[in-house]
Amino acid sequence: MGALRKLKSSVAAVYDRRNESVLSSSAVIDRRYRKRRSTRGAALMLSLWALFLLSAMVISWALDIDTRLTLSGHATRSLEAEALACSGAEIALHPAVKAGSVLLHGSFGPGKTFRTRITGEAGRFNLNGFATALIQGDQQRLEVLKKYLELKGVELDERDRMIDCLLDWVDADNVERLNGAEEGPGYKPPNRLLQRIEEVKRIKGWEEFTSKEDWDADFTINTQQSLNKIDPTWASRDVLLSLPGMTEPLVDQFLTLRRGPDGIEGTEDDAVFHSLTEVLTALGYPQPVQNQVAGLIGFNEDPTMRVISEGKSGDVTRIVRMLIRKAGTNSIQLVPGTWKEL
Ligand SMILES: [Ca+2]
Ligand SMILES: [Ca+2]
Repeated sequence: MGALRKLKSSVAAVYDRRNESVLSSSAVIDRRYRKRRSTRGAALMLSLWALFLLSAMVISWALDIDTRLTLSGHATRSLEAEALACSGAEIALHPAVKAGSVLLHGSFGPGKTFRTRITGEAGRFNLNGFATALIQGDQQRLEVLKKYLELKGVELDERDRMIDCLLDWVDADNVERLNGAEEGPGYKPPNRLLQRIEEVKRIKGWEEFTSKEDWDADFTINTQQSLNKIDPTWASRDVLLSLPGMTEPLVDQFLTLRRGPDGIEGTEDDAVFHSLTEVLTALGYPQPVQNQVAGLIGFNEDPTMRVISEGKSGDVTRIVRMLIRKAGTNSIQLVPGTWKEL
């Protein structure tokens, strides 16, 4: 029995070894198979990654070309728009061309146009002239300027602050006005008249007002300061509303007359006025009041004109702005330092 048990156990051991050997060889095959699968998987992943990278590069290249084409197209349109704006400005510089002339609008093919406007600079407040008058106690001009700032939405306290700071900026002394500001830390009024309209941005109290677009549309320093009058034939609606005794119906009635039958400002059918009396009457001032406003309102006295020329190419717009002055019947002079490309 003992020998039989031994034989059985030795046979079992042989089976076990065989099984082990079979198992181990199948494990090897399995490992190899897995390894091959993993190698194939890695190769597939690598191919996919390469494809992805290549696609990304092609897309990026295509986008780059598209951007360059867009930029190049924009640059061309920008240059064309600038050239068109300059063409309009050059036409405005001809002595025979008057405000509202049909020559001030034109086109060079589809989508390429220029539109130029000539307006009298005297329709604006000459800030140097107004400041000088206010320093001398001119109540009429003080009320007009305050009314204008009110129409522009400036609060009462802020209006007083803006005006006093403007006067302190310009006046010769270093004595602060009630709401003004003279020299202090980081602030030094030059105590002289404004040399550039942009200087107003540095005056205390004017920061918010001058941060708005076109804040200087109704201001100038380039009309003759000695005249210091507002010409209603060129003034904006807000400037007209600031004049003594003006109401919205009176101003709108005047504007309708000024624009002519087509209702558009700056065209050939605009009303032509011949005298200050005619202008004051059109504004609705009764005869006795006309003398009271004659020192503030002028007509056709200052020859300075503002030219705004807009050139368009496609969706790109460029603007050229300058001031010109009639130097005689047949010549026009560009006011130095006023040519601006916006
Ligand atoms: Ca001062
Ligand atoms: Ca002062």
